[in-house]
Amino acid sequence: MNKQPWWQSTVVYQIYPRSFQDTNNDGIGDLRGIIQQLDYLKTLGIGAIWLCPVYQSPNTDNGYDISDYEAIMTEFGTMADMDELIAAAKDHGIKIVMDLVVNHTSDQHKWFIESRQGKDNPYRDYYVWADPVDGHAPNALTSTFSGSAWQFDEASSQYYLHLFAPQQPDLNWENKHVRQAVYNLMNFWIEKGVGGFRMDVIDLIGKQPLKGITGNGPMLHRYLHEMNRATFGETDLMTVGETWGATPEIAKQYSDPAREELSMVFQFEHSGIDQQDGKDKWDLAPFSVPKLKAILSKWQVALGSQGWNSLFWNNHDLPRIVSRWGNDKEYREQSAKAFAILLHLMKGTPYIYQGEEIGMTNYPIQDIAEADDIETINMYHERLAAGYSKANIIQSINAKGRDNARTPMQWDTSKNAGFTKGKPWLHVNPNYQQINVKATLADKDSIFYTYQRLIALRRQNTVIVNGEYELEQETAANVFAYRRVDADTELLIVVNLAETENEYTAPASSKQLVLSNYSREKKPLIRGEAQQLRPYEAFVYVLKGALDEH
Ligand code: TEU
Ligand code: CA
Repeated sequence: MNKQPWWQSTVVYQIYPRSFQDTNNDGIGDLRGIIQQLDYLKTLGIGAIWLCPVYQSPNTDNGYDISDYEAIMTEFGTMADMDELIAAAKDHGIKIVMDLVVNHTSDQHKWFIESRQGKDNPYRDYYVWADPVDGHAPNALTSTFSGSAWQFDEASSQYYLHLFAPQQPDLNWENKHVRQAVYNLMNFWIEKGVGGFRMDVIDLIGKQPLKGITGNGPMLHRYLHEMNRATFGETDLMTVGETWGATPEIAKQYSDPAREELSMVFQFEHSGIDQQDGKDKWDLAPFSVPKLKAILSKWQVALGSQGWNSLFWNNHDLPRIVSRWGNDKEYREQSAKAFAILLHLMKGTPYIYQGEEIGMTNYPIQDIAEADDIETINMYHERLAAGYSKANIIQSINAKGRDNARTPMQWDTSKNAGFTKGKPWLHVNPNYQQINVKATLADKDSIFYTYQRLIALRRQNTVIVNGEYELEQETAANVFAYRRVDADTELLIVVNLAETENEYTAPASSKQLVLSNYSREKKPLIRGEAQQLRPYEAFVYVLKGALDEH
């Protein structure tokens, strides 16, 4: 068998640079801030950083609207800083995974500036242009950021497509010059020594908008195979596609090595648990542990031997897990650890979003004036016009809004949590007096050390990387228990995802306790003996074999 790819046994840390660490006190995080914190990340033990976009951008969508793929955003630093970051990270054993946003560009990108010059411009066909139908937009496609996905251009009397903001026109992937231009910019970064790409909304590039097809278009996998061959195919780069519309069958197409597409995809099926069926994320529904068990187990099994899973609770688009499905008040520590243990012992590549490792929480707002995110602000006005009450909309924003994850990283108890000495671009969560890196590093029982331990366990134990996943079926509804099994070793992971006690009966007698989020007696589990699980209690035992702990 070939040597196992490095990204199957490591953990990735996601950085939202704007909110990570400011070094020149303009209130905006920067590349030098990341360089400064590499020692911290090395202590955590991660092997790669997924860096949210750092390219030149007018920041309509905080870097997801790129105006130059081969230049660094002025606020973040220079190309020399970027080269230094790649090299310094390498010295720390950390690879830099770039965010590749190529479904769309900024409307300030030179390709679009040319394209909108007129129908005869050589760049016209780089984007998706269409004539009006009966004096209106070509069809009813809507933008993720509210309203029509078509923007009228007075000068040429045509519409262009934007599945996100009007300042984010969609590239036309049917044009082979577009595809080649993307492969060229990817090769530019590969030559700089990056460790991979996270591909923004990659499932949209095969779109056929005039037929109403956006996700999972007919040419999608052909384009990705072509990209693989033209760029990273013969390298050890890690590639992860963001695919909101992936089923396990589709995920296998992306990540089956034989097909030469991507390493893995982010799937979001579990992210829909707390929204109403058929509605969108703002239409809140209660969290359900049985649903979570069913969905994650389905993915664990389906991609068990063919393809590869990514494992995550958080990112810059999602609310904080401890606030979302845990308890960010009296059980903040326990529930943050419980979700960490639950996820990090599954099969796949785990991702940690900045601040998750110290149990950072959502930031509730009282008024829309406190919001920054374009998605949130547009939705607010759309729903207000549709008759929703302000209170109802703010409730949805506090539960699901993207700003929750984007508040500045909490480093210490100094002003602005040590993020900046200037005025932070987005409010700092006032709970930084309790929740910060300095405090977490000083407490040997902190959330941070649970993550550190989980990362180290994965690096050292192939059963965590490659073992089979088996859900424990006979448990209380709110208890999520599973085993990881290979020829030599068997692990039992038990997590009570509730703030009430639950009973759990071990299916087999165990050997040593590996990890827990409450102090437990060192004695093994006895088969058939009922355990009283405390709120959010989580523990891991060896059932067979032994773990390597060094
Ligand atoms: O997100 C894709 C996307 O569809 C999100 O807008 C998502 O629907 C929403 O946030 C769910 O809450 C990616 C990036 O991760 C996001 O930050 C960008 O805004 C978006 O693409 C456009 O590039
Ligand atoms: Ca700065």
